[in-house]
Amino acid sequence: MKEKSTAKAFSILHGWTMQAKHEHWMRLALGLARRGEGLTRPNPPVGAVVVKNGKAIGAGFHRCAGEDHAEIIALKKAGGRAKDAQLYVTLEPCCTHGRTPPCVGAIIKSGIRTVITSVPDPNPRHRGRGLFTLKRAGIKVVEGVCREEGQKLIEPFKKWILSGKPYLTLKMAMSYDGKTADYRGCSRWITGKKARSFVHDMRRRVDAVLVGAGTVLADNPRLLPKPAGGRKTYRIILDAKGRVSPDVKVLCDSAAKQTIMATTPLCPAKRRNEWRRHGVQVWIIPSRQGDGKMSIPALMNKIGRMGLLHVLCEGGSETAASLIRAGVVDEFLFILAPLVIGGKNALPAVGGNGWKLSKSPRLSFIEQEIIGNDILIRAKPLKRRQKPARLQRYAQHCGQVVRSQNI
Ligand code: AOF
Ligand code: ZN
Repeated sequence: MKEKSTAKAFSILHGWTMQAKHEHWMRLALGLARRGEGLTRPNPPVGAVVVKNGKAIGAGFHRCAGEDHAEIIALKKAGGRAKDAQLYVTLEPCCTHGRTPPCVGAIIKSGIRTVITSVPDPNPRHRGRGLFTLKRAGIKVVEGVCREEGQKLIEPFKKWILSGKPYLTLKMAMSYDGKTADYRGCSRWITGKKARSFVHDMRRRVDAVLVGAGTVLADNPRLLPKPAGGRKTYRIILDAKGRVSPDVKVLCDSAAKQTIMATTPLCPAKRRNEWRRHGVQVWIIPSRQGDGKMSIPALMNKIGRMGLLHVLCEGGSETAASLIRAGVVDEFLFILAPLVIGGKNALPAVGGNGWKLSKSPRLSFIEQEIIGNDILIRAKPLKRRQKPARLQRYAQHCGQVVRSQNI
């Protein structure tokens, strides 16, 4: 009896240590994967580490579609030492020939003994088949290590591979009373330095930054991450009627090739030609019947067809209202600054005509964090008819936990 309970205690302890060890190496792989965010489109960011006798003998992350996958970079670094080692990889290894050969083949050939993954590949070509192939070849497979972080990392890729549409994050930096500019239109600066540097980091992690014509006319922004860290972030400007003149920064700076002017048939041909002369792409998106506004679903499809996985919308208030109304926002980032601007003529974060309270889009707060003197709140839209009582469960469904940091 005593022997049995000692054996049980040993096995529980062993399980815990193994789990802690797996989480340690997986966190390293996840950190590497994050370095690829904003670089890999239309592929997901992935990181991998080869471990033997408690030491990392190879590590890497996917840097660009068409180049080696994370596992291949890590295995190449490990070379012959990979035999009998463990491979930690943030995503289920691929099993078909795409732009590059299947990773499972290289893993089997290398003699790796155990493969530890965080999440399955949502790509229907690979899902489950990568791990199945490894198991069939006699490789031990451990799944679901740091699953929550792994899911969060591939959310944009998952949305795109399953729907053909980009993952849209709507960022709104505002005063505590929800204003994005004062009554004269001045918005520099509402949030502090740290929050602004967080936004630059965010821009590095996405494939495109999107704003409405009003924001370009009011602020003449560049909309690129600083520093760019090798990213070629697109800038998408929504200008249904062609109000943006060709002398703005997004059309004249050295990254003009990364600018897309999305307009409608209402934009005069002369204006479109002026834009084109700057080397930018001009998209003619159908306008909605009735109000002549740009069709947001058509715009999202077009962005998806370009292979852009993650789009960050940075305003302004009319664009935010159109995107929310079209139901295309996947994630909200509210940055609340500790100041009150007030005034009925000061711009609110979300314009348009608003909603009746009973029909207002409901959100679920997922995460909150203090950034300098400002508060960052991450939220997800709550599906219609979902009761607020289910907030927690919905947040978990989204692969997140409701948590607070530094508060
Ligand atoms: C992996 N490791 O690092 C990545 C994977 O066209 P390819 O050959 O680059 O394959 C793209 C697909 O491979 C992509 O859609 C996704 O399913 C998977 N990405 N897989 O094993 C990696 N980036
Ligand atoms: Zn692969």
